[in-house]
Amino acid sequence: MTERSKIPPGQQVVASNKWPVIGERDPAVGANADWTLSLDGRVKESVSFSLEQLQAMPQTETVIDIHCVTRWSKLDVPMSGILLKDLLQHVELESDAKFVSFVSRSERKHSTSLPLDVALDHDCLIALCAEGQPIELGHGGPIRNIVPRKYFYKSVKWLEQIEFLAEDRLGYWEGDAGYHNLADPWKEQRYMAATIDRRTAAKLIDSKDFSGRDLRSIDASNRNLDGLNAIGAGLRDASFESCSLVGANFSDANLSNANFVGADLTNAAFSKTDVEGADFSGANLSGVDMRDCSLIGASFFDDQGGNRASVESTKFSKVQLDSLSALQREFVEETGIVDQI
Ligand SMILES: Nc1nc2c(c(=O)[nH]1)N[C@H]1C(S)=C(S)[C@@H](COP(=O)(O)O)O[C@H]1N2
Ligand SMILES: [Mo]
Repeated sequence: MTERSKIPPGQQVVASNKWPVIGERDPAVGANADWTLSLDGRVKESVSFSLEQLQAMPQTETVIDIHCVTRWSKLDVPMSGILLKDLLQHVELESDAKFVSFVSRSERKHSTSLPLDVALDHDCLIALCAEGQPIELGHGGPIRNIVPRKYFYKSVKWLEQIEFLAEDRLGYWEGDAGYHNLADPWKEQRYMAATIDRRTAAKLIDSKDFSGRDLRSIDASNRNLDGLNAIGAGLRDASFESCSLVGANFSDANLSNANFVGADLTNAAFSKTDVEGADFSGANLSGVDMRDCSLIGASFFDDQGGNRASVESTKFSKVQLDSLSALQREFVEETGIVDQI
């Protein structure tokens, strides 16, 4: 298989040796807490295993490709742990156990779910090691769920419960943030569409006031939105393709995976904005200060290296460059203004 064909559409490979921490950074308990994993819900009898018991079970080694919905991928990551299939030998499922929910020991009580047959078909792994070492706390150690061949939000960090269900129960990213429940990177199943109707969307676009609203996936392309107020707006997956957005204010907004292809963003405010996976190909970013934005997986030119953004007077910070792919990084370093501190 060639390198290329391992990369799903719209993804770019992170700089080698980089593995960004995404979402929650710590479990709700300290590193030295006791860890157990319970299997319950639609089972005849619940069971629970200590970390030591899990470590003593036969370990399966595998190599996975990580594909984050915010457009970065990390290829060929060695993982080891216990296959869900093997763990299932320790419980007897009720006949109506059709779904499985992976629940995290985290502040936000994250969970994610899959149809049980999909989890088994995808070789879902209860991982204890990554890259030959016990998984680091920030990456979900000591016990992490890994679901190969799905966007990485289907892999919860700090796994403490595997609950078998008769009906599906949406997880945190799927239910609260609108991520797609099927999550197939090869089909680009990233987000569910916006919840507002077209007439409301059209009115909001005319008002140029998006502040504080959830406008996920809104199509505002080809408009004059100079001076737009989008402070704190939820604009994941929104399209601003070819818009004029001179002086627009996106402070504190979530613009993850937003499309700014060919947009004029001269002097727009991006203070504390999440622009992970956003596409700025061909955009004019003159006078934009991006130093405190979350930039993981963002791009400034297309896959062929064309349609380059104008970042001549755009400010970046050195630490941000780490989260760009090697080629995007090179471009920003050469053409933007990089703050060395
Ligand atoms: N408990 C928990 N698990 C989580 C998340 C989270 O915020 N909390 N984020 C998910 C998302 S969106 C991604 S991309 C991956 C990131 O894993 P990493 O930080 O090890 O790269 O974890 C997934 N699992
Ligand atoms: Mo993610």
